[in-house]
Amino acid sequence: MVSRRHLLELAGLGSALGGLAALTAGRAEGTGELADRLQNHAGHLMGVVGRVDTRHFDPAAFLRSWNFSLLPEAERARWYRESPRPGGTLLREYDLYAVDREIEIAPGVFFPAWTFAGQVPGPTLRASEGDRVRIRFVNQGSHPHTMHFHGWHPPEMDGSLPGQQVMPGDEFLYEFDAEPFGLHLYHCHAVPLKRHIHKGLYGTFIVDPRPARPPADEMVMVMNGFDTNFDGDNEVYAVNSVAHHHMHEPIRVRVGELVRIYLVNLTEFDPLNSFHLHGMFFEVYRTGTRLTTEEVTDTIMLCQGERAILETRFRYPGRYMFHAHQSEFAELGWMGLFEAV
Ligand SMILES: [Cu+2]
Repeated sequence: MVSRRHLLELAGLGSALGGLAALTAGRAEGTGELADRLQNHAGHLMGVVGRVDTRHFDPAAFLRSWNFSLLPEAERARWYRESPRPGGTLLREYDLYAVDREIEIAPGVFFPAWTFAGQVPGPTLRASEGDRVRIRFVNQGSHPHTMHFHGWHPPEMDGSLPGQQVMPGDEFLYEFDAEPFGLHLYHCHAVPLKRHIHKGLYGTFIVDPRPARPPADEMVMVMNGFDTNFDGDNEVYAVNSVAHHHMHEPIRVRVGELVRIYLVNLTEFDPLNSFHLHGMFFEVYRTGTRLTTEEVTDTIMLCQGERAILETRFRYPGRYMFHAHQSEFAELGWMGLFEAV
């Protein structure tokens, strides 16, 4: 049996560690103790060698975009439209499709994903409390899929009950009012469920309160994992799919500015995932369904499907590490940096 650690080293993740270990073993032949010490020291060099091609999916851009805001206006209108309704709310219309697509999750490591709109996580959808959400979902994939939203909605919009699977080539119109305000998610609910979610059919659904939360530098972090050899264990972990991406490209934030992180756990197979931020503390709004909180911490643990809004302000300029406090997840890709300026 190949362990997931071994597989990852073969794949090049952790190769900074593996490469140096091989080098030191060669140089220090016959001096086992020295080699051991060097190898242990090399453990500080976590990360990956090489870069993932971000032309199709850029985690840095995904971080701060919702309702297809990345796209030029004309192209955006193809996937997202909003129109006013009586009473001051909006009708928000989306076109989403499921499609099979291979994605790169670490340099040279490709995963045969099932995706919403060709990306993992799927596009972040965002509405305000009381808006009407209408989604035309077209299944262009090779398996039956659905869209199952967390939030209030009638059973016929649940996308999980018998007869609600959308067959390849078919489509379905999901429609409901956006409530309650909070940080929610959507995912495929076809069976086997863990496989359909794990393959990449999930995304974030934010419902803003009215009036909205105070202005902030906002970002969406979806904690996810990838079982690259389909043994029921994840080999690669990340926020927003690309292992160690923000180790190379730190997330830029401003000292003193309110930072709001929409943190969602869509990791399969491992019951828990977590977020830990160095040198700081943050306020936690679990599920985002309240505007006040008394929870202040530097580490938050979320079960599968759980999510929380985190708020903080960086006090000092410089680099701050953030990662899963399951150390193995961190080493397998779930680690990044903020750069406060
Ligand atoms: Cu599915």
